[in-house]
Formats: sequence, structure tokens, C-alpha cells
Amino acid sequence: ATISLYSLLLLLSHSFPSMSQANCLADQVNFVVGSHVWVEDPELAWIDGEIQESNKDEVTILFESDTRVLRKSANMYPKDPEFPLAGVEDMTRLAYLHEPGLLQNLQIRYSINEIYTYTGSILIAVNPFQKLPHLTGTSTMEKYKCAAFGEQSPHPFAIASSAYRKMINEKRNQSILVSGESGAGKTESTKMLMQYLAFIGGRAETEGRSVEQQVLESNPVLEAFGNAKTVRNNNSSRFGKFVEIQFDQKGRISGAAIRTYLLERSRVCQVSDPERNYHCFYMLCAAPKEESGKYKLGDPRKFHYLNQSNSIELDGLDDSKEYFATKRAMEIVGISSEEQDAIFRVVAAILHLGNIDFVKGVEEVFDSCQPKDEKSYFHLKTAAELLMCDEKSLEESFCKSIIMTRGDTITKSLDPNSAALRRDSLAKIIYSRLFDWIMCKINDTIGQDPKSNSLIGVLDIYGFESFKTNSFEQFCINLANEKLQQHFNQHIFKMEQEEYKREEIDWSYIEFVDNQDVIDLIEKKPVGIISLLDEACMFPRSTHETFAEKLYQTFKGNKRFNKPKFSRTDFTIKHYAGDVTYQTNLFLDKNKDYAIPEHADILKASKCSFVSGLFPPLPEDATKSKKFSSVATQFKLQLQSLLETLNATEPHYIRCVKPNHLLKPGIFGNKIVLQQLRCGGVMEAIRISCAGYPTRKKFDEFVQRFSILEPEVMKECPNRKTACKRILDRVNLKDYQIGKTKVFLRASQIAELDACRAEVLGRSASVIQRKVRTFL
Ligand code: AOV
Ligand code: MG
Repeated sequence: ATISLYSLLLLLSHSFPSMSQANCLADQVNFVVGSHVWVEDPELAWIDGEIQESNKDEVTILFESDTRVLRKSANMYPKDPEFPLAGVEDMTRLAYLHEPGLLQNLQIRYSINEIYTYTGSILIAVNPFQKLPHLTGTSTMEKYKCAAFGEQSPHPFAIASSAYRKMINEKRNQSILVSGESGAGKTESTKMLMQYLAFIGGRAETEGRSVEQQVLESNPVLEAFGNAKTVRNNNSSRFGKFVEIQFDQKGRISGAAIRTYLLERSRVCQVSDPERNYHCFYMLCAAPKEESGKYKLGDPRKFHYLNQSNSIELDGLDDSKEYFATKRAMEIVGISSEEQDAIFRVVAAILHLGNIDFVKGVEEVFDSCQPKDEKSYFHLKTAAELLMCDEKSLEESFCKSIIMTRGDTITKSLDPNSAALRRDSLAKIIYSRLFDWIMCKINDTIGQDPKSNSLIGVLDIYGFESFKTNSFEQFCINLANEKLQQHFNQHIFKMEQEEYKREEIDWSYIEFVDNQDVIDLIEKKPVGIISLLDEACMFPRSTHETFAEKLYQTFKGNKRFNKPKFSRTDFTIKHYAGDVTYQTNLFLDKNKDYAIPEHADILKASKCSFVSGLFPPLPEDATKSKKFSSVATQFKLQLQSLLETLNATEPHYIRCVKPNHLLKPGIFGNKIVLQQLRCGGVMEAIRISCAGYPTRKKFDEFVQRFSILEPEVMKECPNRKTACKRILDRVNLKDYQIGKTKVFLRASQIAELDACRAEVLGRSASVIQRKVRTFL
């Protein structure tokens, strides 16, 4: 195989796939006086200017605000002189496939409310932060129903439609992967996909609750219990979700299965301003008096789990309305009114648990504690009533811990702090079991179609996260993203190859950087980070310090792993989307998924079968052989199974982009968008394409743009393909390829052609043109 020098260079610069490394045109700019260029800018990412003068090493550029003299080695790209006014629907049709060009295109389109753009077959969706009626509704869905892919403007409906058609025609399972950072619009896009699939695969005539209706109504139910206001999104999903929609022989929806991933548990007990806890808590507090009174609820400001934050009411969200909407949706997904009552009892009990405070006990026992006052006893009693369990045992389970030693049991009194921690851990485990119960219930009601042999999976999962402080959750989320990124790269790579094959040109030189090494670092057995974490969790004397020390020892010299200079417990992973430093202090704690045995026993004994059902007895041997169940390992296995499912499907990708952090319409922040395009692998996809022949022009288009270089060409060559070849030869280009319908150009070649064209057009006679280097 011939590997071009170009792709070799790309492979060498392999860490972060920014376009400055994956530079399609690096230092191949034509510094033609009078031409326009993009120049990298620390604040605005890219700004355009006009070349005024060009000397040996320097160019003088006129910007809107000033004139600057820059070294030619500065990051600069030529600006497309023929950039379409309204942008293009597919980025790959841009003559210059570079970072500023992509940005300019997205921005122009965003400004005219065209929020969707393709990059090949990937859909980029920029969050409008406003309702755009021209892009939603049945009439829009109707438009996409009969149109072939590409016939209508880019849209999630087009992606769903294409997936559906492929499923029917090619009898292959499909999947649609929606990703992007928090607040980028994943959940909204996912809902549109599901809405469209329900629209084409539904049976409008069926009476009562149809499967598709149940599939759609699962969304508000899961959102009520799994979404919350965060700094980044007022309706942030705190779990990942994969919905498999099954179809029968006739292409009608016949069943569905929902899998959820890694619900954020800490939120149940800990909320920081201006975030909120899960929506369901506020809804229930806002329910009509006779309902909320049943659960002894009322003003949410009275509950510790809610009033840690000042954010209680949300603009544009009426919690009491949401209460009824949720109940209605619950009914449609088959949750009976008795079950609803039990669910709300559990939700209310959690709030009451949170209000139990502890103080030092009066007994003369070292470190003992007891509920603080009347109020705390009231909440304890209420929680016990709602959970239908024994009040005294519940109290003891907080204030005392039972230690088993070789057949003996020792009861140890706890200090107020530890009691509060035990209370929180009970609240968290109940809530997470409740969430799982709801998901299972929805799955049972909708039901799987055993006869179905075609399905479309829709994945709505958290995007890559890198905050100031990153903990266990970010670690898991970023592992998911590494795995999906690998899947994405492999797929895009394959698609590139297929296009080259279709056009019958040689494709042996495209390569891409695999991130298997990061995945190995995290999940390889027996010495990946997860294995070491599990080991630390099982060893009673481990602390986060010993865990971190073990990591430093084990991964010393690993290219993807670093110990930050000034920390003794943090570690840094070099992810595909950038470096992330993780704080280990809560890793051990957060990795343990178990109910304290006393808690499990009390709830198992609840008189309410719903509550006891949340804590099914464990098989005998499971309790003995496994001291704890690891959240990270469970997640790893879930991901494995997800990827197996995905690998058996044909994937489609939607990359959601958040254009500003103010969550407001009309603001497009270049730098923010760029960062997301990098993390979402859009740049990587383009990089892969740049390593081959990034510019593809249909013969017609090519001749139209460049026939001026060979004015007689049209008279002499009636065949467009030969005409293209004549033009290319005329300019003396090498290493391009001519396929069956398109000309394939190397990264720098379109710029060279444009420069020649500009010359011919006589725009600048006194041009000093830098000889463009051709690599091969
Ligand atoms: P996310 O799912 O990507 O974040 P959402 O889908 O919840 O983000 O979108 C966040 C908010 O942006 C929504 O509540 C809407 O207000 C607005 N929005 C998004 N897409 C559209 C659209 N197509 N049309 C109109 N408004 C939209 V997270 O779950 O936080 O990772 O965890
Ligand atoms: Mg979401």
C-alpha cells in the first residue's frame, strides 16, 4: 500500500484532532495580493482579511478592524472566493474543507435558522434555543416521508427516514447515534427521531394505547425521574438512553426496548445552586393539596434535599401541570394508579429522609447519635410510614452499624456525621432502584416483539465532559465517548473507502489514528484503571491515596496517562478530545453499588410489596463471593453490549452543537462551536477525508468553475470527464484522481486551481504567487 506523505504527517501528529494539526492546507496558502484569507485568532477562532502585500516571509493583511503584518508561517487558510451566500447543505461540497470554512458555513446557516447541515452523511444540528415551526410538525414529516436522502434539506427526519428505508429495503438493522455536550439538543433531536419513526411506522387507526404512543410517552416519564435543571441545561438528562424500536414485516412498530445507563445518584442528596434535584420532587410538592397532603409534602423550600439550592421554580415550567402530564404519561405506559401512588410515596419518603438531622447522643457511649429534635422524629416517622417499614429499625440503621465478624455480630454506634451519610446512601439507593423499576415497567408494558427481525436503535448519550473538577461520573462518561468515537472512526473510515471504491479509484492510503490505547488504559484486564479501582474497592484498607499511587506505578510511561505535577491523588488521561484530569477522592465510594445490609433488610420487610420488590433477595452465593458490585465494571459491560448491538447495525450519526452557553437564540460562538466539532469527531471525520482526497467535484461543476483555464475545452471535448482531465493537465496538477462521476483532488489542489483562475481572471496581474508544494 502506498501511504502518502501527507497521511504519514497526519499520523505523526496524532494526539488531538484539531484542524491545525489535521491541516488540510497548512502552509500551502497562496498569498496572492487581493485575495482573502482566514487567519487564526485567539478570541474569534478565525477572522478573514485581504492580502495587501506579500514579501518573502511576511504578508500584510487588511482586517475589518486593523491591518497586521504576519509571518507566513502563521495559521492561515485561503478563503473561498465563491462561497455561496446561503452556505451549503453539505460541508463536503465546500471547495475548501478547512476549519474556518466549516464554521462560516454553520454560522451563515444558523443566522437564517437553517440549523441542520450535513458533513457527508453525518448530521450536524446547532441548537436554536427557540421553537422553529418550519422544521417541525406533521407537514414537515410528510415532506420527508417520500423524499430520498439529500432531496430535502438536512434534518433529523431525513436521517430517520433514511434509516427506516434502509431497514426495509436492505433488511438490516439500523442505529442512530445522537451525541453532543450537555444542552446541545440530543434529547430534543432524539424525540424528533422517535416522533418520525412513530409517524411512518404507526397505525393511526388503532384504538387506545398503541405501541408507538407508549414509546413516545416513555419520554416524559423518564424525564420526570431522570432529568433535572443543571447549569448547562434546564432539562438535563442525568442518564444515557438507548431505545430499540422493533418493526414487523410490514414496517409497523411492533415493540421496543429501552436501556438506560448510569443515572447520576449523587443529585438525590446533593444539589448546588443554581441547579435542581430531579423534576419529580418538585412536581409532587406542587401537586394539588389533597395529593401532596397525602404524602405530607408542601413547600419544597422546607426540604433539605431541595433547599440546598435557591433554584426551586423554573421559568416556563409549571410543576403542577407537569405533575398531571407525568401521571397521564405514566398511565399510558401502563403504570397503574396503585403503582403511581407507591412511586410517589417512595419519592416523598426520600424527601422526608433528607430532613432527619442527627445530633450527638445522650447516652454515655463514645460517638453515639440520635435524631436531632421533634421535627427530625416527625420526618423519620413519616418516612417509615410511607415506606411501610419499621420506624425503630430505620432509626437504628442510621445510628448504628452492625459489623459481622466470624459468626459474631458487633453493633457499633455512629457519630452524627456518619449517620447522615448512611441516610443519604439509603436515599440514593432507593431512588436508583425506583428509576430502574420504572424503566423495567415501561419495557414490560411496551413489550418486545419476538417475531420482529428489524429494528432501529436510537442512542441519546452524554457527550465528552471536561470540567474544572472531574470525578468518577466524567470518567465513565468519557469512557463511553472513547468507545463511541472508535466506532465512529471505524465507520467513517469504511465509508470513505466505499466512496473511493464506488468511484473506482485507489484508496489504499487513508489511515486514521485509533484510540484503542486509551480504551486499553481504562478497561483492559487485569491492569486497566477500572480493574485497579475494583481491586481497591475490595481491599478494606484502600484509600484514594493508595489507589492513585497504584495508578502512578502501573501506568508510568503510558503515553495516554499522566500524573499532574502538583497533585498526589489526581490523574490525567489524554483522551481523543483532549486531556482530562480526574480527582480520585470519591472514586472508591462512587464505584460501590450496594445497599447497606441493614437498609436492604428493613426495606425487604416492608409491608408494601412495591417497596420490598425494589430490594429482591440476592442469590446466596452472590452475597458471599462478591463483596460489592462495581459500578464501573457494570457500566463497562453495558457499554460492551451496547457496542455489540451497534456493531450489528448500520449507524447514522447526529452531532448536536451548542452555539452559546447563555442558552439564548441567535448567538453563535465560534470557539465554542469549534471545540464541540473537535470533540464530536466531526473534525476527525474531515481529517480522515483530508488524508485522501478531500475535494470532490462532479465533472459538471468542475468544468463550470475551471473551464476558464482552458477556454476551448468545451468545444474540443464533448465528454466532461475528458474535459476535466484536460483542464487539470493544463495546470500541471499531479496526484489527483478521476473517478466515475467526480474529480478527486488533494488537499491543496483546489487552492492552486483557484489561484490560476484568479490570475486568468486578471484580478491581480502583479501577483506574487507562492509555488504550491505538491507532496508526492
Ligand atoms: P441535551 O439532551 O443535549 O442535553 P436537550 O435536548 O435537553 O439537550 O436541549 C436543551 C434545550 O435546548 C431544550 O430544553 C430546548 O430548550 C432547546 N432545544 C434543543 N433542541 C432544540 C430544537 N431542535 N428546537 C428548539 N429548541 C431546542 V444533556 O441531557 O444536559 O447532555 O445531559
Ligand atoms: Mg438530554
